[in-house]
Amino acid sequence: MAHSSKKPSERVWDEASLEMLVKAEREDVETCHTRMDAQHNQCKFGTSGICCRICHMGPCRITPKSPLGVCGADAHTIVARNFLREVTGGTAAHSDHGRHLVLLLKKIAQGKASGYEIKDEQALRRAAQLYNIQETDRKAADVALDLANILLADFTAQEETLKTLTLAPVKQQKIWDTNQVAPYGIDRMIVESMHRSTMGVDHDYKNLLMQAFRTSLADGWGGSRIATMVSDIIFGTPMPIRSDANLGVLGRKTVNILVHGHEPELSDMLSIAIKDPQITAYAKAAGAEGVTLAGICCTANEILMRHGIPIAGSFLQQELAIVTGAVEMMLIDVQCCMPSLPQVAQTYHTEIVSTKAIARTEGVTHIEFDERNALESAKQLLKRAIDNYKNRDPKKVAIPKKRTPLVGGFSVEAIKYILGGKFRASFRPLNDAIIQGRIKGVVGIVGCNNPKTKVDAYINALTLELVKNNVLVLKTGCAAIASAKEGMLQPEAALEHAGHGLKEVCETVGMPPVLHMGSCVDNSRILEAATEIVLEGGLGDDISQIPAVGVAPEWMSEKAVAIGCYFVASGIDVILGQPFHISGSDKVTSFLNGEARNLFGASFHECLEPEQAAAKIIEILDAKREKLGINKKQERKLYDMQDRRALGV
Ligand code: XCC
Ligand code: SF4
Repeated sequence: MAHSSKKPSERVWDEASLEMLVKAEREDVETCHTRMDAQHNQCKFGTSGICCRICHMGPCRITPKSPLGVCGADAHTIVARNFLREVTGGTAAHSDHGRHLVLLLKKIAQGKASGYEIKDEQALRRAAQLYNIQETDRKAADVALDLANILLADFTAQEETLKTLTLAPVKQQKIWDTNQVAPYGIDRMIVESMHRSTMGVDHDYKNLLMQAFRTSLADGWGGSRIATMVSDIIFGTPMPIRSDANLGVLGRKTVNILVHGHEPELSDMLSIAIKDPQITAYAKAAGAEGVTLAGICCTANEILMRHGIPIAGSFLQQELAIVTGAVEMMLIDVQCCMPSLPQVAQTYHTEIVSTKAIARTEGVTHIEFDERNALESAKQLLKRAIDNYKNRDPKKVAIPKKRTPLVGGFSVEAIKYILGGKFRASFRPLNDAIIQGRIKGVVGIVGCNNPKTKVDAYINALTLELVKNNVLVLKTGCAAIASAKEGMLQPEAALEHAGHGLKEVCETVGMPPVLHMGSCVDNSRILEAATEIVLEGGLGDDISQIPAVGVAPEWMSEKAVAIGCYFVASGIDVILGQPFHISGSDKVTSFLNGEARNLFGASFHECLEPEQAAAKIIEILDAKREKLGINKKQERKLYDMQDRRALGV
């Protein structure tokens, strides 16, 4: 059943994926695309959100003839409950990832995680200051222990709101207080959401949706923000770095190891271990020229940002990477790793290895990664992959040529630095460029790919259109990988594609028009950037006033639902290229797409085509600029103190 109705060129955008999809069909390997065909006519009750299987009087489905479930729940209750559960699932995923990192930080502080260290002490001290932890004249380990304990309390707090919320602009915090959505401890929010959405508890769709926003804030300004902060402390704050993306990064004569998933602990250690001359020697003894390490999905983003390790592909290239026939080992941890991987690997020699006790797949080798002995564990895995090199079948190998250069690594610190230089690092030049109209606004394009639509097509079309219109684009997750493959993460892309004003800014500082800010948890960097813009002054005093929009063009994960919600609750309008499963309730739909705006100053917008999305985004940015009184292209001028005061800076 590997052959399907659609042509491969209708399914994927980039050449490398196309080549591999054709090869997969030829070799009769099933992929998500063929399985999508087999799932044709997906359940309409599911897609409109009106299927409830929360209790065993059901499952119940809402139809004109049966407008109520057995318990009496109507479409609005059912849709809102399902939606809340999606947000909760996404929040749990990001936050559990964050928790593991905090626990690792704690172990490092206690000297119990050999191989790991606090790589970025400055980041640690910056974080300590944010939480009012005494850090001067204290050892890094002691500060780290205090910080880890405070962050752990953000997970367990019962009746106190998250400490991490205080990193948001003051007015933003007031908005959350007024709307009673400031979350308590992350774990409590998740438990409460599951409780409220079980049979016979919370039935008021609005009350449920407000809890969805509240829970999502525990993700964006909680679990995700914490995950990013702690990753930077342990593994280093990203700075601009060059690399390449797409399947062409795989080596023809090297042992290829792919890391896939989300957690950086193992992949970061592998990035260090491959440099060991012993490993190279071992690979040479096996007849290879060396070892190539590359990433898939967000693990790719993590090690790209910090080590310049190349990206092999995004979410929907995980199967295609194996189809190259040139991958000795794929290491998987948590999130977005398809259970199909061992089936795809059957046709080739690739060994799939899972490394986390909480994430196992039948047919996959499980080797638990030992944090206490991290470097040694990483080396053992590398050697095991090298041992598999001899099983590579040259007749089955076809590595696409395509690989595209990129610059990644744009943490908020990095952006400040490139804008203002070492001594005057700040967002001022960006705010000024926005105020003067050289940059129309800032748009975050995030999220996954989805085989329902042609992979990367929407993301790339929209990105190009925005860049042409002088919009600075911030990217994370698989949307960033799409741009990487498309060549949009190079400074040269500004010269070629950017509108006049954006081009001028990019040329001056030598940055690409599209900034890769990291993995999905690093969407918190977008919140951080928005906060910096507010604090820098001249563009309003809460996030909803700045000309900024978020877009999830080809999303598929529950995590994207949570991200969308915390963006909206933080005042950033969100454009969805794939609809939520809510159309079965007009009330839920109008709340999320309309009334939310009265509460947070932002809402969701469904735009199924990139052209429609671009138009909507420009409209939103112009409206925000109009309100700020900056909607005229101004002459470029240097601001003096008086100007700044006039702007309320
Ligand atoms: Fe997963 Fe983060 Fe989505 Fe990519 S973008 S498919 S969630 S890897 Ni976050
Ligand atoms: Fe049906 Fe109500 Fe049970 Fe849901 S909770 S399955 S609507 S009876």
